[in-house]
Amino acid sequence: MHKITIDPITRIEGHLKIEAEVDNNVVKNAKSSGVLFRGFEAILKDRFPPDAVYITQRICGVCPVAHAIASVQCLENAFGVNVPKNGRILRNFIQAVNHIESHILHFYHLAGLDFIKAPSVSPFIPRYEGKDFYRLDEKTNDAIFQQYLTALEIKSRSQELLAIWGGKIPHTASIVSGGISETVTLDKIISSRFQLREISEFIENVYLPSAYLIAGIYQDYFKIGIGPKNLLSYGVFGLDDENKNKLLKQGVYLEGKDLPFHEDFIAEDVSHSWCNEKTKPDLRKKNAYSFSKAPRYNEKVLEVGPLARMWINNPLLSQYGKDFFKKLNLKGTNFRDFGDYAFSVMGRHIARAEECLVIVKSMPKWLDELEIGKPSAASYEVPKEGAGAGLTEAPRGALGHWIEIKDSKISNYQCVVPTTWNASPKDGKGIPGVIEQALTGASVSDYKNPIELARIVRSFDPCIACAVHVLRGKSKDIQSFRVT
Ligand code: NFE
Ligand code: MG
Repeated sequence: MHKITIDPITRIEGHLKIEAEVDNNVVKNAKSSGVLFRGFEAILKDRFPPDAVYITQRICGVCPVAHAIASVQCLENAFGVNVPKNGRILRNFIQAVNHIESHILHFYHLAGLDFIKAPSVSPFIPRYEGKDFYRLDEKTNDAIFQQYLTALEIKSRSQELLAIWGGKIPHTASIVSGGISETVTLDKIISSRFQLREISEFIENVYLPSAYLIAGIYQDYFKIGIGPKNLLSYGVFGLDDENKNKLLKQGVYLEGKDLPFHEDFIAEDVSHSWCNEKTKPDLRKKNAYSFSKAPRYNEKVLEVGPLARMWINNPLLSQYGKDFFKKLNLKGTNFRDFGDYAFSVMGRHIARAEECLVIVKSMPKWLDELEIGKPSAASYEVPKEGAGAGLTEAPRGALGHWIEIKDSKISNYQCVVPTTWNASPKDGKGIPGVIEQALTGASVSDYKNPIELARIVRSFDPCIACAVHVLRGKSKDIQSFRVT
């Protein structure tokens, strides 16, 4: 048995350590460890509840809007306030921009370099090198690498678009309890359409065809990195003021069945986490190997993220998707037509690209529905006591915030975050987390250049800053922790 350690795994957010026990070039056992220490839930204690929206956005610079939305929804749930139509639409719009830009960043700047060979200069080297690692012919490779640079410009366009309604990004200023602090004006709608068109064209004409091109050349990755095939989505982008219909619906896919979601089925296991039942840190705990906890749903391991959302929603594929099936002499029009191949590295990449299209196609309609001159926020009062839940979908998957209020202050605040689901350690029954399962069974051709494992981990787009939440201990000092 040989042990491969990748620590930290680069081109993701935060510090993730992967350990794999390999026998005869096959992974027998894998461990995913979040080796970053945070304390957001402790920072929130005793604060003025509406401030949670701004504090929790600082959990992450990649998906701050999703945290703002989960937070504001849990506050409004506790306050008993309804958001007016303009507020609902503008929140969707801001969240959608952040969602799309995160996927583009992931495809081109994070995971893409596992498949595209960047120029052999810093910061692109050192990298894993080996025969057949980078399979694109030179011309295609150069063309897609050029898109790496265009994608940076699209990212900056997205930030500008988001700032029209969000004030700034990362960490938007306009999301407030009751709605949005921006008012709806014609000039903002016109500027939004202009910026949106450019992003939309990039997704449709550049990102999607490139995603399918890479999927075609690396087809073996439809069989690699298979997760538990159990999926969860909380749903996102409410389409009516009663919050009944969502662009991407809520659902659970468990052991081959589509099931309704039950919040009560969520529990966090800490058997292998460096914290105790009250989520206070405990670095001496036996058998612990991660700051991440292990969320489970009715004791089952669920994968969250774009793959879960696309499987649960089963949208019609883009023309590139339909053509992809035709080229392979297969029948396919919808996401589920990928069948078992969907639960893979390439399934995750395709899900992200297809999801961008579903979202960006809906956004112009949202702008049409805005009502100039109507309010975008309702007033609210902070109650003396209360509790609320806010569930949404961040780019990386199901995100939940929960609050308890006592004496008009936050008495308890908890976040259960997408990467906590996907990068979780084993639970008390010894059942591995999603990434651990996806790694197990994978082949590694060269123990010194384990690109196969990196591709599997990056297909989840992990974010460790989001994943690890640990409450304070008795001491006021932050414990020092060495990343080796
Ligand atoms: Ni820090 Fe996040 C997203 C959230 S991931 S990126 O998407 O919530 O766990
Ligand atoms: Mg496996």
